[in-house]
Amino acid sequence: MNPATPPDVVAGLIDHDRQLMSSADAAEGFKHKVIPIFVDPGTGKTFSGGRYLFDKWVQARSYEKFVKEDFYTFDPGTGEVVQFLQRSIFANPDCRNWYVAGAAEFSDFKTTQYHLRTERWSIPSPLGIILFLEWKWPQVKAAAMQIPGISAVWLLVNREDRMVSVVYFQNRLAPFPTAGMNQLMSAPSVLAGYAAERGWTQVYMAGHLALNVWLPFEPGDQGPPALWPNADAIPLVPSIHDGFCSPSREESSANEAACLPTCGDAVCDAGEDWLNCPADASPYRESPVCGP
Ligand SMILES: [Ca+2]
Repeated sequence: MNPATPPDVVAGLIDHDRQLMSSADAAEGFKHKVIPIFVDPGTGKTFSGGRYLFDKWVQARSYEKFVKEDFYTFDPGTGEVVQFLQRSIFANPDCRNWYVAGAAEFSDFKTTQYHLRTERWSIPSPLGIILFLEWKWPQVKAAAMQIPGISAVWLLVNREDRMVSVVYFQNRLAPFPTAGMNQLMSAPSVLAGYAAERGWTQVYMAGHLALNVWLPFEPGDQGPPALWPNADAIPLVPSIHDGFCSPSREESSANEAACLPTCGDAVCDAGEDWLNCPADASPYRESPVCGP
């Protein structure tokens, strides 16, 4: 994206994506999305992405196809409509579905998602891996609970790519950004013992701040707003006047020029489309035909 793009417009764009993506028919079973972010202090490069949780694996696979193939939206760099992953702001996107061998939340997901740690391991053979991980899940969960401030842990496997992954989520240990991240990042991996026994190789390990947390979509975007937990550390938050209409942020024609008076009533009215009112109008879900 043009570095001159104001941060609230970038954040507003993310909230526009949220309304189309989390409401899509292909997102059935959607529970959460967490967008991690890390800015390399050396190069200034931003590393980001999305960690999704769905009720069922088949739903995650359907959503993977949506993200990789079916979802088209505008490219803020060029103004063209492009396949989502082809946006010029994304470099080297990596997207895959994971089978959940275990997932646990130890505290309220809405208020305790500040830091993430993601590990991926390459495994020699996928044979029996799901049974093995489901068998070990109670020990994995117990080991994760030893990490100070741990708020959730997901144990994931992708047999096709012969990969196992753990995603840890952590609350702040004190009321300032990154408080507790050292403990999260220095804790021994919950999989280290199994990896040594079974010849797994760690291929990825990274820490991120949680930029944005999506919750399930409600018609007309009348549900709870997405969360920006580290807003005090990362000045990337939507605003009124960011040019996007987000009814869940209590935006309407009364305070945001981008909102039509009819946007947010869960009815696709005349003049509404996926650009100006994704809350009500979307080509990615069965919804009433908009008026002329
Ligand atoms: Ca409407």
